[in-house]
Amino acid sequence: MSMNGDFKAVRKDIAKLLHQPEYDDGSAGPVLVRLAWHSAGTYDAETDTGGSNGAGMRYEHEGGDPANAGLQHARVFLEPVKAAHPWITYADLWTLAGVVAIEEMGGPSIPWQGGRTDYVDDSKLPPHGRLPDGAKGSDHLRWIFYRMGFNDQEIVALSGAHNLGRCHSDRSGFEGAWVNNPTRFSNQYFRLLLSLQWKEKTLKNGVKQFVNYDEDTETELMMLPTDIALTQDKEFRSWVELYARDKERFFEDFSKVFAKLVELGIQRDENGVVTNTDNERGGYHS
Ligand code: DDH
Repeated sequence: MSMNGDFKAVRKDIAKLLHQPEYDDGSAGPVLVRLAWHSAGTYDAETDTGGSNGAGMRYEHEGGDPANAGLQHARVFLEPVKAAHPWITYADLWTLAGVVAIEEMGGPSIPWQGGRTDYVDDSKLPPHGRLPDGAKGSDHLRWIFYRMGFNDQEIVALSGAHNLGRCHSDRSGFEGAWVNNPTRFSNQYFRLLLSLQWKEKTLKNGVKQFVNYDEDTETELMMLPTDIALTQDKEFRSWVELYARDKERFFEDFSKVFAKLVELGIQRDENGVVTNTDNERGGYHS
């Protein structure tokens, strides 16, 4: 059991659980990154609702959004960490786990601060449908991400997270990984978007995605329609091209934008203390 506020001890325990030989590609990392993203990506700047504060995905209203199918795996992986550090809020744990996973998988270090609460304000529950739909195009991407307060460059940088992990037909309906080494963070996703030929394929379940089959290695990689949309829109494409040729620039921009993502809706005073938490009912705040 660690002392209140000892986030270093939590980081260590998260890093230790990433190796999961029986799960997917041998790592819990990608699904933890997705948990952090989906916990935060419900944010709506106009109404100041959604976001990582409150860890609402523990409850049916948000956890039951079809977009969140499969994320219980990530939450289960983290339960022993919560048990060992009961003072940490789920909202902090989930966002920190994403940050640690990215770092441990070879990605950039990402600024992160604690202090989120687990108090769920019922008047601020995000409705279903706030997370992106992979079957759609660039208008949808802008509609979803502008709502959170991101611009075109940030949309493309964030999408680079698809260097990690895979699609599962029993979760999203899509199937497969974007890159050959989906547990190593890099800019390979952008390079493959531009360098491979992507052909539309209809899966047995009727879902359409894009695939590339390499005859030499007999491996099939995939892209979502939303991923392909990044190459078809002029503004998005210029960022894809930059990140494909400049890995350092991608890491720098990804670090900034992921840090921004997990802070959506969190207000802090000049000392970094979160001010929009209900500390009576909420969890620990540092
Ligand atoms: Fe994603 N994502 N994502 N994604 N995502 C899926 C998996 C993963 C979209 C759809 C899907 C981001 C943006 C988008 C990760 C991180 C991020 C899956 C497959 C779908 C579908 C789920 C499954 O079947 O298990 C769409 C659409 C968008 C978009 O429109 C931009 C962003 C911004 C991130 C981020 O982290 C910043 C990760 C990691 C995964 C792999 C999960 C896993 O289990 O493996």
